[in-house]
Amino acid sequence: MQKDFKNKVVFSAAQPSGVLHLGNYLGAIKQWVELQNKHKCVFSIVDYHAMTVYQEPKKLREKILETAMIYLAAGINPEKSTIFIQSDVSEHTELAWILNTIAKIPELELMTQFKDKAKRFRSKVNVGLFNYPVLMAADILLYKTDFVPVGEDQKQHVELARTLARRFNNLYGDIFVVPQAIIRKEGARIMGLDDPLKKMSKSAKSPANYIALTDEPNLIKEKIKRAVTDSGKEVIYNKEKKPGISNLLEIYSLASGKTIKQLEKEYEGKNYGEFKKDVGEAVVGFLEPFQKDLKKLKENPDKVRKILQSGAEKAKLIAAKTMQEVKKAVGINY
Ligand code: AQP
Repeated sequence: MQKDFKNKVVFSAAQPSGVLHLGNYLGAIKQWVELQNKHKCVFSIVDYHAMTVYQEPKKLREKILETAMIYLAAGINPEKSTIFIQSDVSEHTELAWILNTIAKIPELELMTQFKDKAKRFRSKVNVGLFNYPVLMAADILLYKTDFVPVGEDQKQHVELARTLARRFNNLYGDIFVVPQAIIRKEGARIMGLDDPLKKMSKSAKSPANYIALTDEPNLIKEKIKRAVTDSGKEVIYNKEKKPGISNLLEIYSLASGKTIKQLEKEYEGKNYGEFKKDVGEAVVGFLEPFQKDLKKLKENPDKVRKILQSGAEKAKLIAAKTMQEVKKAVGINY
């Protein structure tokens, strides 16, 4: 069915597996805020996904609420978009079970994120971590999603959601929309400050890896000052030869609105120290209004809980309808 371009369904989410970082903001949330003006947007806090790596229960509870506050402070408007917690809508796990029956083990074994985390968490690797991409496919397909705005690391998972949608439709009839990932060119893969060859990650061992969206201004400046850079002196963009400086240039460009070319010119003949100081200031300035709003929201958690409750009700209406269609199609309703 052809839909009006302006009225597409957009779904995306973040895991409350730690404090959201600048990569999450620049790679994903920044786009969400823009998309909500044109499309029907559904944004979830995917707590079941976070559980694929052990979370201390008290902290998880706090992180779920904080993630919702981060969405709101970043500009997600609950009047325009649906914001809800994944576990409040039980259809996500119900559909995941059904999709598990059509997902293939070798397909999941190919997932880079699983392979990476399996290496990092070794003995703690659980079945949930392995089939997390199937739950993610359920998250997306339940809302008959057209577009999934994500960072580059999630591209492979969206591909799997596409495969499962097609496979399901072939087996049981046309129920799902085959979704499309939207990945921005800039900011799609912000790298770790302590290791610019790996992506910035919430679950990194050291907080020096990321700029948490809640980091104080002085800490942000300090982390950028200490960011791993490359040999040489020139501030130029070259991801292969200068991954550290290129990452900082990308962050600076997104935080300041200046192009990378403009910045390269501005820093001709200047040293890394001056450059890093200015990147720190640009990031602090960029996050300032967001951090102010976040502080206000933290003073009023009940308001946020209400938004989440009403979001869950709205999401449930769509999810339950899709689930009914799915059950009918596979032959398990009566
Ligand atoms: N480094 C990044 N650069 C750009 N975008 C990124 N995203 C994640 N890391 C970067 C995007 O942020 C959205 C939410 O991510 P997520 O909560 O689903 O977690 P993730 O992709 O597994 O990576 P994280 O945030 O670093 O968490 P951990 O360490 O727990 O895996 C997604 O759209 C993602 O692409």
